[in-house]
Amino acid sequence: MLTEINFDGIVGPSHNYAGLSLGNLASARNFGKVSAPRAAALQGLAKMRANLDRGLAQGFLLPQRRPDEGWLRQLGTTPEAASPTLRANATSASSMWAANAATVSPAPDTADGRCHLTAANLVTMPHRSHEWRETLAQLQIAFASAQHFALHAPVPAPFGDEGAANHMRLCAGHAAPGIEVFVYGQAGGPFPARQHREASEAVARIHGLSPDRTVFARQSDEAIAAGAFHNDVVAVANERVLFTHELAFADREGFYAELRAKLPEVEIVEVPAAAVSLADAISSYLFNAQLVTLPSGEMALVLPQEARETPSVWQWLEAHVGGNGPIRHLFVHDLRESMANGGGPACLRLRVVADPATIDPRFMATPDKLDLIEALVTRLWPERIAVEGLADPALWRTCVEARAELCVELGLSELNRAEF
Ligand code: SUG
Repeated sequence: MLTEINFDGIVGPSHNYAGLSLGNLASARNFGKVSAPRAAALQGLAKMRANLDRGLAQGFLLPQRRPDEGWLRQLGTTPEAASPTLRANATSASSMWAANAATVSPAPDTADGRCHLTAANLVTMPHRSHEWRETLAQLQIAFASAQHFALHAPVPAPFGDEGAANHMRLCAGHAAPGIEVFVYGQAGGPFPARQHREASEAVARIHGLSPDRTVFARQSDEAIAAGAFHNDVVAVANERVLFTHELAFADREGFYAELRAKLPEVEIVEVPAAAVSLADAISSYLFNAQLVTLPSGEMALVLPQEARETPSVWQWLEAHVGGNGPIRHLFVHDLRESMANGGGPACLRLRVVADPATIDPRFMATPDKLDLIEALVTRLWPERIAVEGLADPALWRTCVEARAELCVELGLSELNRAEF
């Protein structure tokens, strides 16, 4: 049976605050702070466990090997010899934000009836531009069944593609054909627009999507300038519901009209700027919640605790849940470590609609497996990392070995190669 499965990125042992993401206000604000990789990974695992307990299907992607020596070698250097900037770019744990791993078009939407996944090139940010090789390697193992899945290498540079963070799917139910919405940005503001229209169009073609059921919408310049470096910071969709900030899209009316024409049952829940400013929406990550359908059929938002701590946001949410809106439940999680680098609940997961039986079970979460990962993280992940500490070879060894042991424990030692 086709189900929505959330694949969360396990936070890697090198999680740190090197301030690498221009336009991501949290990453810039927390530059130089001491990170807590162990706590970060445990926070992510607690969210996975809670979603599993809620009756949702849960998978995971493994942290990538960091520092990425293969990438440094391509640049003619090594972790020892690299400049502090290059070394930081080689050591980020940014693959935890699995929403940027790939764009996923479920089987009911595609011409050949298979679920298509295109790894994102993430070319705009150096520290993320080398994720795709291992991402693709993991996806090739997890979704190896060619009968059910088609995997694609990234769209070539210079067309920036940030994966599912700039892609939404609206449908009557997950197993029904959907409308796929690709949200791109236009360069010109103070911050880079990471998703290029050319890349979105390429992915839609590669996945064999029907133009009648595809929408290309431009993200508003205002949202990018306010720090919404990905559209999933200002809008999220689930089944027939689009939950969005009023200022998310450049041509809001035109976009809504096209959606209504293509999916008459769409329900647009718009939060007005007068109730929640863009600044509050972005700092609280209201829209970076996971909007999910519970087994009861009711929808819930899985929120970061910053949403509860932002008065305008919490007021709006309580009024919505108290009224007749489609979102019926609010679940709040402590994800402070990921949030401090600009990654909320929805950044941490990649949604795949598929039959879990067709996926390599090594990537599927169970309570026992989460226990095992939790114990290993508690034992091996560094408690703290200061940015200056990234120069320490002992730290690289700890990070590489800790991840390697996780791969072995999960039966995925084939991921233990030095280069991808
Ligand atoms: O790409 N942060 C990530 C956060 C990604 C959030 N994902 C989604 N919105 N889907 C980014 O900006 C910070 C890394 C650093 O500064 O070291 C970082 O890469």
